Amino acid sequence: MADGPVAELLLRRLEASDGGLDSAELAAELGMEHQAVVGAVKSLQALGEVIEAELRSTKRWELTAEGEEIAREGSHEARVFRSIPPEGLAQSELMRLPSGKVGFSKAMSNKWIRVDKSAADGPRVFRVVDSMEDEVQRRLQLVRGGQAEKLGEKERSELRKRKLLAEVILKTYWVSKGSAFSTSISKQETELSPEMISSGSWRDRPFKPYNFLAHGVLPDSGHLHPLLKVRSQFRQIFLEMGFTEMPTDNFIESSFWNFDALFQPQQHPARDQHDTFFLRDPAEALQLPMDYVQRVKRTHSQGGYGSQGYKYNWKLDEARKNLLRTHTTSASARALYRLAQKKPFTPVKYFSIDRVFRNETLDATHLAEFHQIEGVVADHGLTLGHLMGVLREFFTKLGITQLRFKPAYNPYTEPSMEVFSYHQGLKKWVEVGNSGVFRPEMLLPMGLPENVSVIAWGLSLERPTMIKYGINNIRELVGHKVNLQMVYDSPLCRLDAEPRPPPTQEAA
Ligand code: FB9
Repeated sequence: MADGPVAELLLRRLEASDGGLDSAELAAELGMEHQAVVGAVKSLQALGEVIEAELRSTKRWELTAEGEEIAREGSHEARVFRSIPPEGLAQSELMRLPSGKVGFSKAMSNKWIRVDKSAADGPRVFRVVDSMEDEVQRRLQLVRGGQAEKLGEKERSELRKRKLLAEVILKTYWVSKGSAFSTSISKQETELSPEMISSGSWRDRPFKPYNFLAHGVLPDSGHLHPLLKVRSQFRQIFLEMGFTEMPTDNFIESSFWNFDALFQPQQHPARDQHDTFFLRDPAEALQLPMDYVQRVKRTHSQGGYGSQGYKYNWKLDEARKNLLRTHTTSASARALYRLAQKKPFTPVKYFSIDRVFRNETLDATHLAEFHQIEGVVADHGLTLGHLMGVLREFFTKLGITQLRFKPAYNPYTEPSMEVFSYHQGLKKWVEVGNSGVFRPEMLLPMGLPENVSVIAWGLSLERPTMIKYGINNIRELVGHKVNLQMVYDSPLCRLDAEPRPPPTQEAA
């Protein structure tokens, strides 16, 4: 019979049963593993309406390994009692017995034995009673015999506390006849072969019903890290808005492009070891566009283009210092300088998403590196209003609609604004980025026309990813502590969809 002897036995028992049977009881009656009966139930279920099988979970008491051993050999205290001869036994010797330690205290508390501390050669243990009842063993044997219900709740919990008994949840099936029940099952075809078609035999052969709900075998495939899923979403948003990606393939940058070109003065706190990773080798950038550098030098030290500058002695050596870029705005500076060399000026929209490095104090949301997302728009007569407009369009595509702008300060933008959004899930205003209008002291030395202004904004990739995937500690997202399962199970990211609730313990 197709589905093996167990299934056949089960069907015959079902035939004989009134109303149904329990898989565990059937297994016990047939003296076989419950799993074998479960296997038969599952294969009969797959045949369609032959049987009904309702999963039930029944609690039952089982002996632990130690419980099994005591049911066989007797309780530790009983063994201690039995090991004491009428003339008593040195306590030290008794403690060396396998059940010595555990059994002694129980036998004492059962007042089966006593200790004569004043005995000549040290404490000596004597029997107090002639015989005793090994209740523990008796009760465990009752359970082993399937009569756990004969024990009272107190006795059961005492044995459970001594880890001799455990309550197990047994998942069993209550099997009953299905609408297509029969004890004889003909093998159901699972393939429609060319011969069946050519011979027409398919007409009278039973076919196993197709299970269209069956999960296909998950193809073994690579898994994108959630950060990369969110990065591609941000890329999509920028491309939809007509932005072009700036090259950012240089983690190492010169202080010139990372700071000086952005009109950030050489004594600015961000330019010291505490915030920036400087390089020992190669320590200095050799190639800098010297004519442009001279204009930057003059703007910093004397001003120009209507600015009074910073009036300090600007040093080329400081500008040559190599570092790990602290923002991708250095890439924006390079891109805007290249743009300025192309005459006549053409308006552009640039974006970048790449790693930046900051020598900051590490905490749950800050690592020494993160991914900066930056948008830059250069055109004639752009204003703060245009910046607010493009920020609204950008964040709306992120599913963020309620925005607030708070005046801020950046060395390279004036005016500058921090951007806040009201976060439904977190029920609070969250800072979602920073922005501003690049200063003329930055743009004009590059050679950009007077009436061209450039608006820009930046945010991180990690923060939105942590919020989208409900991750609270950045070390769960990035770094050696990441549990790869989180990456494998991380769902598709839809930025503009409602954020996922943080995974609850059992879901995790
Ligand atoms: O990403 C940030 N917050 C954020 C962004 C999106 C988001 O999405 C949610 C799904 C809904 C949630 C949060 N921030 C910027 C704000 C804060 O997290 C801030 O504490 C940390 N900032 C980083 C820098 O930390 C030192 C985030 C990072 C940042 C800050 C500023 C810029 C870029 C990244 C910039 C800029 C700029 C300004 C003017 C011109 C050009 C670039």
